[in-house]
Amino acid sequence: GRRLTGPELLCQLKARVQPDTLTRDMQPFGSQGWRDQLPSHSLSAHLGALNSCAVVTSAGSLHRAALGKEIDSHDAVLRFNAAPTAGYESDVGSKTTLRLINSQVMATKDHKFLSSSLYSTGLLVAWDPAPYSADLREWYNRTDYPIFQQYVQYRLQHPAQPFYILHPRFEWQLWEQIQDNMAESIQRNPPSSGMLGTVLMMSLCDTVHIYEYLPSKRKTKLCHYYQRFHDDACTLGAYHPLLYEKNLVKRMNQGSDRDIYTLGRVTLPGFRSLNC
Ligand code: NCC
Repeated sequence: GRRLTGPELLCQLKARVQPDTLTRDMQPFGSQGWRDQLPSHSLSAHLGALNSCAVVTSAGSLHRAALGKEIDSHDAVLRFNAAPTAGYESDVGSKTTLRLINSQVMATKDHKFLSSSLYSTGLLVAWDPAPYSADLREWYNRTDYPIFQQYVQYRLQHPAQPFYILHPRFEWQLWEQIQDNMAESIQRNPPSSGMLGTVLMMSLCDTVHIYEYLPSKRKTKLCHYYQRFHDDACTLGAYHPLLYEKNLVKRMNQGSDRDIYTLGRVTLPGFRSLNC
C-alpha cells in the first residue's frame, strides 16, 4: 500500500494498538490462588493523566550525554531492565517513575531480581514474549521465562510496590503495526522493551520524549551506558525487529532532525493529544 505520513501513522497506532495491563478479573487468573496479587485496575487508571514523559533507553550513546537535568524535568521517567541511575545521574538523571523489565531479567540469577534494590524504585511493569496468538491461557501455560512465579515471589516480598504485567496482545498488535508499514517481512519476534515502553507512555502522557533510541552524534558500538560491552546488535537489533521499530519511530517523530543529532531526542505526541 501507500507509504503513510507521520500523522497518519500516529492515528493508525492509536487506533490499532492498546497497551493494556493484566487485571485480576481476567481469565485464567480467576482460578489461580495468587490472583489477588494482580492489580484490580489498569495502569492508566492507577497513574492518571501525565503531562510530559521521558523514555530513557539504555543505549551506550547516553554515555557523556549530560542529559540528566533535562530527563529529570519530565513529570514521569521510564527506564528499562537493569539500567541504573546511581553513578550516572549527570547523563541519565535520577528520577525513575516506572521501570519496564523483560521476563529474562526477572528470572535469570545474575540479575538478582528479588533482592536487588535497583528494582524497588517506582512502579514496575513486566512483559514476556508470548506466542503469536497472544491468547492468555496459551501463554500462561508456556511463558518464555517463569514470569508469574517470579511476579508472585516479588509481590510477597514487596507488597507495597505497584507491579503490572503487559497484556501479550499488545506485543503482537504493535508487531503487526510495524510489519504493516514495512516493505520487507520482519522477524516474528516481539518489539524491544524500548518500543513497547514508548507506546505504553504514549497511552499515558500528553508528550513523550525518547532518548537515544534514534542514535545521536554520540552513536557508538557500546551496548549500554552502564556496561563495558560492545555490540552493534544492541542498537541495530538481532532478536527484536529494532531497525524496523526505529524506522517507524523516525517517521512519527514530531521533533527536528537536529534534536536527534545533538540530544538523541525524539518527540512523540501522546494518544490524548491526537486529533484523529
Ligand atoms: O538492552 P536492553 O533491551 O535492556 O535495552 C533497553 C532498550 O533500549 C534500547 N536500546 C538499548 C541499547 C542500545 N544500544 N540501543 C537501544 O536502542 C532498546 O529499545 C531496548 O529495548 C529488551 O528489549 O528487553 C533488551 O533487554 C536485553 C537484556 O535482556 C536486558 O538488558 C537484561 O540484561 C536484551 N539482551 C539480551 O538478551 C542479551 C536485549 O536484546 C533487549
